[in-house]
Amino acid sequence: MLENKIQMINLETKNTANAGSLTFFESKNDIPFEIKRIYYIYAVPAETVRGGHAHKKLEQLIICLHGKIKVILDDGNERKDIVLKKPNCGLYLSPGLWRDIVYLEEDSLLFVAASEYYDESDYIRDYDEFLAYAKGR
Ligand code: T46
Repeated sequence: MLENKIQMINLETKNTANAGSLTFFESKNDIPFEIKRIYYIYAVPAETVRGGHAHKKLEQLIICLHGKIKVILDDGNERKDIVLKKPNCGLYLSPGLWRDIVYLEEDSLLFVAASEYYDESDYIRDYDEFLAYAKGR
């Protein structure tokens, strides 16, 4: 089930009266993997769709630090849409999920912690190839 391949993680947050909030997470303690890479995506025009791929091995925690982002997930059997808009809420994605990401608002900022270094051979960027991969798992 797709539900078993994702997890919404409420990240620990310290609120200071009249001085804002601080959110943090630690490898293995708060998220289920060791972080090897951080990247972020910004300056995307509203309604732009990015993604359009799956990963074979990569685990990720994705956080919308600003704005609003819709993540459309597909495990080859089911689809699920998740809207991210809170900087203290992380979406954990296990491998084998096709994702399309819609940047709903101007200036949305997507922050990602990833379990592996960048490796293009980990990507499946063809949907039919993904369906065949998902069936064979
Ligand atoms: C994902 C979603 C949420 C690098 O050289 N190093 C990197 O660490 C990354 C992430 C990308 N790249 C290169 C690969 C492409 O030539 O940057 C270019 C744009 O990447 P891409 O088209 O894959 O970007 P998105 O926004 O479609 O997807 C990205 C991540 O690649 C992907 O893992 O889950 O964000």
